[in-house]
Amino acid sequence: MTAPDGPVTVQAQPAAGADWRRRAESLFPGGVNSPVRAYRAVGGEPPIIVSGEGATVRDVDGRTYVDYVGAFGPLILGHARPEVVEAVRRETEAGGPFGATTPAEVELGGAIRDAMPSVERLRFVSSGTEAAMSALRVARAATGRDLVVKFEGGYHGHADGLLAQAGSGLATLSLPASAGVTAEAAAQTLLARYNDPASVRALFERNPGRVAAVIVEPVAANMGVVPPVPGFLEQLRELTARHGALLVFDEVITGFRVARGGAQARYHVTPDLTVLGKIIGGGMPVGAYGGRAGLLDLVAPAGPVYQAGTLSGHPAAMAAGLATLRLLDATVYARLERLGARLEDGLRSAAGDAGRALSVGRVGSLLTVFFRGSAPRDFDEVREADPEAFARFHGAMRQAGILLPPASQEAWFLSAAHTDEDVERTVEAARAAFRA
Ligand code: KE4
Repeated sequence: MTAPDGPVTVQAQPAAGADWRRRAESLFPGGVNSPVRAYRAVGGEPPIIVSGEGATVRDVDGRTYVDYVGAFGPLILGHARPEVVEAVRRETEAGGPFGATTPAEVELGGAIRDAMPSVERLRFVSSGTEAAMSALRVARAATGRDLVVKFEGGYHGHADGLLAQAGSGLATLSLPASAGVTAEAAAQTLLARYNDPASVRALFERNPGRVAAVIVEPVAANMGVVPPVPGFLEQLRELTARHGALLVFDEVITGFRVARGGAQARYHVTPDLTVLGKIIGGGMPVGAYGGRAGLLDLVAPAGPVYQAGTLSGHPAAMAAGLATLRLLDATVYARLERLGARLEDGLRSAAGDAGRALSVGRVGSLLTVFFRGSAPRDFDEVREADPEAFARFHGAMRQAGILLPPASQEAWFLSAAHTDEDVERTVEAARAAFRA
């Protein structure tokens, strides 16, 4: 380029991210394909991510971050794990999908059953939402009952009946938690309090013979990470058995995350039905529901419960999931546990040194910080945390090159690709953020 002969007003290149966001906003509601990605809870411009490797992601403006979003859970091995990339390439080059049974789905189904013996039979679908709604359809068919109990702060995907919020009192009907959900759909879902078996017992006593299932995240992770208090899951198991209802563990997040056998292995409580997603697809679109053979054989074409899906059992998703599960051995879980503990301790001491009220909810590589003094045990206590403090914290960490999930009630996800240096850098960034 020849040297300019006068002052040059360089037209500042609009950051490429701004261009992509403008185009996205003209195409998608809120400019995103899932609400949390719009960063409304934390402010700031949502990043446009173009690549990731291991524990690092890069945005379109060239900034890199240590990533604790991990696509909200699937990437327990980190971004672009070679064995997973190769599995997707192989199945895609083989010409899939076919709309027919493939060896890949048979192998992944077997690997899931080996890890979770309660899943005697299962059905693959393409999202956790589909899996949860189908599991509840099976529960209603199996029991001939209409009502479902979920927990305030629990999230099981966006099927109508699961978008219900508690009415004014325990006695009143649940209300729709979203526009477009009918009062009738919401009324069939009853709301209990997480970690409070008495609230579940009261619903059973108030609705004798009408509850088909209790669905629970065995480790709550959609109100932030709130572990089950000792005995909570066992009491759900006992209450549902006593009242002829099914116990459904939504292990979309916890499955293969908190242990190879999921929360049901970690806490030794066996549900009737299990809902899976995320990790079992290795980052590709996936969901699954499974349980006792007698229950799953109610599903078409074996039985009267209809459920179907064009891309169910997509061979690339199956192979990506299988490649992932094959790499999840005891050493990986030990490493995730160690890194999780180190991150928790570092965050807690950084906040303590700065006199910040902060608690951490953690199970293994799944954790959340709460800007409140003690770790919450249910959704009411979660809501006492300071969302503005989290928003400021999120922004400061982002500035420091640490990408946290953009909402205080989301879980952070460590991967096997995170290193001690990543954790150390995260704690140092938090230390500076708490001081600011
Ligand atoms: P999907 O339909 O999003 O695949 O799965 C729904 C679902 C079901 N059950 C549990 C316990 C879940 O956490 C989810 C989805 N999790 C959210 C993260 N909190 C997905 C992120 C998003 O909605 O963009």
